[in-house]
Amino acid sequence: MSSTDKNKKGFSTRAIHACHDKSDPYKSLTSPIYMTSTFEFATAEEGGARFAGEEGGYIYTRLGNPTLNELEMRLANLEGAEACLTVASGMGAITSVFWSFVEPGDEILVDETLYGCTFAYFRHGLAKFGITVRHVDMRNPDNLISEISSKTRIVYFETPANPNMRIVDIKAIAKIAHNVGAKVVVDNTYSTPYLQNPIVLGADIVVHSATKYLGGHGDLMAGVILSSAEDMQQIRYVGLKDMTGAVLSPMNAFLVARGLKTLELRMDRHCDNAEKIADLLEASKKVAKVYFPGLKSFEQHELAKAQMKGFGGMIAFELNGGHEAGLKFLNNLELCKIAVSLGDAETLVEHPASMTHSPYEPEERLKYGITEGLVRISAGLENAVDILADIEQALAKV
Ligand code: 7XF
Repeated sequence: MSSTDKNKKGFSTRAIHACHDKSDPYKSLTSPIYMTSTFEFATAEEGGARFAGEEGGYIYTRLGNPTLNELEMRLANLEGAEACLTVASGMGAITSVFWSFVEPGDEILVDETLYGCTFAYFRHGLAKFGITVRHVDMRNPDNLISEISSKTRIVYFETPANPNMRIVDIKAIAKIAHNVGAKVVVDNTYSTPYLQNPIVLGADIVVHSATKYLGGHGDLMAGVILSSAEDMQQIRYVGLKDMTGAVLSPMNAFLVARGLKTLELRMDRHCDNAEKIADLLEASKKVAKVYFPGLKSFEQHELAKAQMKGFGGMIAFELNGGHEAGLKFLNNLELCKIAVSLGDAETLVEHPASMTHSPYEPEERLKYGITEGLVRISAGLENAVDILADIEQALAKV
């Protein structure tokens, strides 16, 4: 199967079988893990030819590895992208993309609500090297029209955004960005390729933290980049090879490939559990506001419905008692874990203002809708009745 025959088979079928490397002489059902840093050349001339790009074949795992390659082909198939690169973490994916395409004097436009370390990379990383970073509320594409210019190299956003679930219209933003020749980069971590395909909707590059749903079991760190074959040349051989060196371990590539086999099953369960949690929270007198794209009361419900196949497993909410009530809620949970990260089998609950989004200044959090009392839930795979009972008893103690 090539990585472009996206619509030929169902999602799970492709997540299990697409681009299976048939070269193993023993016909092992699961592909072998090529746990090696380097590859032997038959002759000195062969080594030289590979380095010169005159001959195919593996050289060194930072430049490519069969275990990583098989996973990359499969992920490209699932996202509907020409090319894929797997890296050591979600931050490795984001930084490898930006270091590949920006130069001092360039400008990038990024959404207001971003994962905290992504925000920190823009603010303290890129800005230090002469790149202007400006925040735009991308919920309304008109805001981008008034900010974008020929200096804009990249437009970047998450949808749904971590942690407050803001949705961005991928098609509308891509049209505006492409008018000035800017690239559109979307962090698709919350949705996974099962629920949303930004490249199919017009984005140029997609990044994932595969630490989350793609791995799915809270036992690895990994990142994914998807783009055109042309952009990937630059990202692989400049961004990854020379700038970040954020190479994925073949062992972790194997674990991500194992996670992918159950991605559709798991996402369906995450989505169902999240919907039930959101309904429970919305009905509670203790809760001031729930942010979940599947709720009819959610401001951007219609856009989410049009753009996503399902509403995902993430929920954010505010208690009437604000910050203090939020911490009390967390401390009274028994089954659900107080932990950052998301997309695991366990239901994980965290407080963005003091944890994942602490790199923002308090005033910026307030301005961008990351309130001090916001609580974030990653719905796990447990039985819904047990999750709901735990949330209910913790709410009762607030
Ligand atoms: O480098 P990582 O694999 O941890 O991925 C970074 C990352 C990138 N994009 C999004 C949308 C993310 O949520 C993340 C990581 N977020 C975790 C969280 O929000 O809980 C990190 C825990 S501090």
